[in-house]
Amino acid sequence: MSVFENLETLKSEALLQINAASDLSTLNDKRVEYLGKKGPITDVMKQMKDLSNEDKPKLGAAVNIVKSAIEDAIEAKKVELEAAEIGAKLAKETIDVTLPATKRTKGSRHILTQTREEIEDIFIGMGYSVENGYEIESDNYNFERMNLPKNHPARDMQDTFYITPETLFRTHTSPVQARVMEKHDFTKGALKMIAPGKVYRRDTDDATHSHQFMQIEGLVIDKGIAMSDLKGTLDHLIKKMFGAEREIRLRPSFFPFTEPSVEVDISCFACGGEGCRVCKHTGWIEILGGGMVHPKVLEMSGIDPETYTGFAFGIGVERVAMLRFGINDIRGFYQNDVRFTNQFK
Ligand code: 2NL
Repeated sequence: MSVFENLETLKSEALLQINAASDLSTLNDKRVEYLGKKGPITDVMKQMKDLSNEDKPKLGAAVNIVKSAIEDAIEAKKVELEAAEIGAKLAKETIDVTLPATKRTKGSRHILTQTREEIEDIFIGMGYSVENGYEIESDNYNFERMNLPKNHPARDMQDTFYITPETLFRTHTSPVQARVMEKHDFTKGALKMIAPGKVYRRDTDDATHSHQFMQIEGLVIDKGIAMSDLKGTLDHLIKKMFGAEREIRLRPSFFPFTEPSVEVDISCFACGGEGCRVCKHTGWIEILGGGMVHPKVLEMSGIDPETYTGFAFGIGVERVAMLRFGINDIRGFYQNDVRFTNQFK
């Protein structure tokens, strides 16, 4: 066989193999195999010396043609394989837009916030304003103005977190009311307000006590405000919060800032008043405290008790939520355990 025939065989074999390459790495192997220094074309060139002077340039030209043919075939196959590879990659990375999305959980307001806002809405509906004040207060606004002078025994159950002898964490939201009372202009109408917020007391935390809790105090002052106004207001609040069938009962009590003072019970929502475990077989559940604003409290805030009277009350927001939802440990409100908070979405 002549060297020219060998060259032709080599070319057709190379083209066959190149076309058969199934991936880019095999194709590259073929390029090295046929065009590399140790490849068959180099072998063919080595046979040049045995040819006649006439045939030598012919072989050179033939070799160049075969080389170009192989190079062209490799290039064409390379383009083809690259396109196939991209196609395969795209197919693999296809996104199925019909798959269900990962669910994002929605947050919600804390049950204490929900309860506070619900109570606020009831009072806003009766024309009250919602007032805010300071959590760090003076002894004067927190105690003195509420008829709790220094060394008064009723301070004991509230004695609290003092920052200085005259500065403390408020023990109730009453200082907010004192600040509103001293500024109120009665020529513009009655004073009707609620003061919601965090308060602090020297309590040891247990299932029903917390050194920090949330209180809402209410205050109405005008000419001719009477105990019946307090009773009607609280009756409305209780029916809105616990159901239209609920009744309230007022028992005499004592607070230094109200006179007379009352403790307010609601008829048991669990048994309807028959007596059960929830109401400790009394038919009634204690829910809040209130009374007629003490004349001294009015006077200390610049209001003439001969002209104006008022009622006030205080309600614990945790207690309301605990009763409504059967929560038996107050500490659950503050631990931010999602197993607790998620129950109130
Ligand atoms: C309680 C009971 C009460 C008041 C709060 C009050 C406020 C002013 C004047 C008179 Cl400005 N009284 N507030 C009165 C009676 C009871 O709270 O501690 N419930 C959780």
